[in-house]
Amino acid sequence: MKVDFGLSAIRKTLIIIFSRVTLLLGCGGAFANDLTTKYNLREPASAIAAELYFMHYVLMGICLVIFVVVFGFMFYSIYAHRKSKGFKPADFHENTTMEITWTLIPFLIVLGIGIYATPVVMAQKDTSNAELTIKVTGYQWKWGYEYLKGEGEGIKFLQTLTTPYDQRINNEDKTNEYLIEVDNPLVVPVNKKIRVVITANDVIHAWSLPAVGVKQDAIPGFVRDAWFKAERTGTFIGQCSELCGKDHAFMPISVKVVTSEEYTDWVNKKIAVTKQSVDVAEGRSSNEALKDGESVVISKFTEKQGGKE
Ligand SMILES: [Cu+2]
Repeated sequence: MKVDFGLSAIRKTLIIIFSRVTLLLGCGGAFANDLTTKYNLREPASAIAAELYFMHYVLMGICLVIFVVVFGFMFYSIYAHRKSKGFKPADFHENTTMEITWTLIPFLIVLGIGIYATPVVMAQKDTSNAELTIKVTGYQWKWGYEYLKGEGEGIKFLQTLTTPYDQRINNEDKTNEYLIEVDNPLVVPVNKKIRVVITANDVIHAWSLPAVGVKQDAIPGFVRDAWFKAERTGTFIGQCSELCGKDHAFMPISVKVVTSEEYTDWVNKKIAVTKQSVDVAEGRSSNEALKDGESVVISKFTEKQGGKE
């Protein structure tokens, strides 16, 4: 089934209205990340996330209609047929028409929701033709990233929380970045299809990035994949979403979406830094190191890392 993710004008307007209203309700100050509201889903940053966002409102609407109809019917029955009015209850048993009706209506509702939601779920799973592939590994309690394919191939690093322990135990004031600040955000280019292959090293974790509509369990010994294509730049925040031990709450996910040029710069810097550390390990001076081409470094770096593990 082919899904068209060009949102209609009405959908787009509705999404903007929904997100702006909740932004006004929840926004307390200037944020450097996408956590702008406490009361709603994150403002979508990809077509899939926008679809999910819209779907959330459609499904909430269906729930609301069911709620009003069922409770309205119930309260009306209780009120109109009360004992003080002398109402005599009907005395019937095994009414086939009624049983078929109350089975069929929920069945049709669920079927309709299924037909409506399936194309999006399938589109979420279509990881083909990615421009960049990044391996994500969950550890107790940090994230590991390795750029497998595409620009930046060979780069790898760990991402750990940097919030000081004193903030957690209230010895220091908490900042806006409390528990969502990390040492090395994952950096990806905007408007490029990024495939993430997800696994874990110890227990089950889950890599989740709500703003782009990704949530996938990271299972030791298995590789799962997901994809996203961020449509605007910024820092997007997720959390490990599978209870993984005592510091489960302290392994946030931070993804920095940048322009293509900024991404190229970042890759070059990252490679230069890596090269320096490889050279230091090999006992060469940093001046000598800087003269060499960058391509050599990646393979050396990969060799080194491979040798260590
Ligand atoms: Cu975890």
